[in-house]
Amino acid sequence: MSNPPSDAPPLGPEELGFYWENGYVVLPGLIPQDDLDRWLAHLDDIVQERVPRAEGMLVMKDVMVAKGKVVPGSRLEAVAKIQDYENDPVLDTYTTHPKILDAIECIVGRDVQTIHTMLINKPPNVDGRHPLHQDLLYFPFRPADRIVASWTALERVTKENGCLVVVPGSHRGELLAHENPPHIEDLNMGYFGAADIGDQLEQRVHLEMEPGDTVFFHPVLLHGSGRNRTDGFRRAISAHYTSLDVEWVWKQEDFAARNYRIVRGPRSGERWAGARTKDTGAKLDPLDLIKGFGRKG
Ligand SMILES: O=C(O)CCC(=O)C(=O)O
Repeated sequence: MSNPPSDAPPLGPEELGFYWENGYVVLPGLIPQDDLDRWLAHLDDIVQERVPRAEGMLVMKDVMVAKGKVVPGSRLEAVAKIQDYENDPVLDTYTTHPKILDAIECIVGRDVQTIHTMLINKPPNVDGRHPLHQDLLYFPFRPADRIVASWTALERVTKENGCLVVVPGSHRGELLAHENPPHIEDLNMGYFGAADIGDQLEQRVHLEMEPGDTVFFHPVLLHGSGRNRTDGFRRAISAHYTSLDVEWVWKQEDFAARNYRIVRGPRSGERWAGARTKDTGAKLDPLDLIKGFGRKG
């Protein structure tokens, strides 16, 4: 698939058709190298503590480093991910990047809020696998079709360094129960895997991507990533978005409360103040979706 001319919507009928059919679409070369370089340099500044850490931002250590199983060769080799970077003025330029938002708008409509941000750093020498899972597990909003992720390769991502894998068409299934997969000894915190996926692991497709290539994917799509078997890093930056007509469906209104910020449309700059209080019918308890974690096991 080639890029449409710059004045055309980033997702034409062909790309949109592919998205709804398969649950994802890759736009090659969407983000210029200058932007990637700025985010990578800033990641280094954060890790080396050359810049103040933004409010609410979490720098997560890799579990093998935390357990003392791996001695990192540098500060960056100790980091698994940066979570919730939206108060960081440099990284947040990803969340509001016009090229990203133009594509998001094609998928969920004109009014867009961001609900989650992260930068995933997969260093060499650690396990770092992310088992197949569905992101809807982590989000209180419905309908799922009005939620979408963007994930941009900050460097070349390959099968060898642990690129994303997706199961095409799996977004048409249900949200499954998730668990800490028993066969992975060193799993990073919160990296749950979908339980009982049958033979879907065999149907996975590896998304090898060049720097700046961006994949947009549905929150019910089964996806994950493998081990980094190289001696370099595998880094990517990502954000999740919804339209504004979503409803809050979790029982616990404050569970994992984030800064739900409107980034596109006439209400840009405001915070989401949607249907938390409206009667949305039967509500979900997020912990019930995680086997062995909540009250149900
Ligand atoms: O970047 C990765 O390795 C996996 C990212 C992912 O699947 C996620 O965080 O939902």
